[in-house]
Amino acid sequence: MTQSAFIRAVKGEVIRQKPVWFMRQAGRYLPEYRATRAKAGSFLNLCFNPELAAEVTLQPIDRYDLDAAILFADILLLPMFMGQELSFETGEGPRLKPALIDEPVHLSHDRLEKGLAPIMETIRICRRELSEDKALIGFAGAPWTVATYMIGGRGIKDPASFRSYAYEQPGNFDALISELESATINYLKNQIRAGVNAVQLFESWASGLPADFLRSYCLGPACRIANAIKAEFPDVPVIVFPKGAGYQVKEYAVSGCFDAIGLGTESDPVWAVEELSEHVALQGGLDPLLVVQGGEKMRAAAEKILFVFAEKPYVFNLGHGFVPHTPPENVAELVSLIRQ
Ligand code: 1CP
Repeated sequence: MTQSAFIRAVKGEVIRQKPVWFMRQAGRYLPEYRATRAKAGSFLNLCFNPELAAEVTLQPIDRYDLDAAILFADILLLPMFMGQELSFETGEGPRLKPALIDEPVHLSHDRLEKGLAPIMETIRICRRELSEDKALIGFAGAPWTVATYMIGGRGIKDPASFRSYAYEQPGNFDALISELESATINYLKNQIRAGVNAVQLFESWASGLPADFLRSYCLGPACRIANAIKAEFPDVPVIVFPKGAGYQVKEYAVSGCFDAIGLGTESDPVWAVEELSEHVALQGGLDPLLVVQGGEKMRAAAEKILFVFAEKPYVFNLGHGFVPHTPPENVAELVSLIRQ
């Protein structure tokens, strides 16, 4: 397979016209997504229906001709098969029951492979339908981020506060992180066997943690996951997105564990170029709320990013996902600016 511009950039090549994809590109802001989701009946039905999940994976590629598709699934499908019950209440986000703060749960890997088999089928369909110049990105949540949902049973404003669980129940917490680490390695390897061309680890809740905690429970597991993947699939790039890790993003960069790092909205692109670019390829950074705004403000911020990263290996993306009320026409304008 010829390597796509996206794969070449995450592997460190400087490409003049920057490749582009977007976090949450396949989600709620697209009318065609809402139509397919209605057909599926619910978000989880959609995740486990390979034909329909492949359809929504490919929708943003059809609409915007992006360089990469991201598998339509969710980071919380893993705990769903490790011993908790997952549901999505409309308008309220995910629920995992029982929450580990309320009740200890026996975590097991036995059901993972069978439970996640439909996701592998989605990957096979997508890879069959995508042209060779388009990459398919697989993903998983990084252990700490997934653990915050498992501990609390839901998303909250300050997930970093769940470190108190680690302080109060160190044995349970260490076991949880290490179970998630090995389950994530298996899950991502299976995604690669099914056909994804790169994988991204989402550490969406890296902010607000003490430096040593972040080293032990975010960077450490992410690094071991990346190394385990590299040992079997040395050519498949691993991207990590440690959102909100602040200056510690540099520790991710110099660790040598990752091919590329996703920059959060809070990252200064000039700092990132100076401190990180000699170590890894970079991706992302544009404030997703500027795409809601559109117009001159969005264009100026995007142009600044393109200017700053012009001579570096860089993939255009956001600093977090699109929000639901993003106007699709602003996305189209952004893509055409990047393509100019
Ligand atoms: O249709 C709907 O109402 C469901 C909305 C939705 C979608 C479209 C959820 C619920 N998950 C997804 C898909 C999804 N989630 C993808 C694939 C599609 C794409 O990105 O285009 C990916 C990569 C994720 C990853 C994910 N899920 C993360 C990490 C990235 C990030 O956005 O921070 C997290 C934290 C989740 C958990 C999750 N899934 C859904 C919700 C509402 C949440 C909670 C988010 C929160 O706590 O704020």
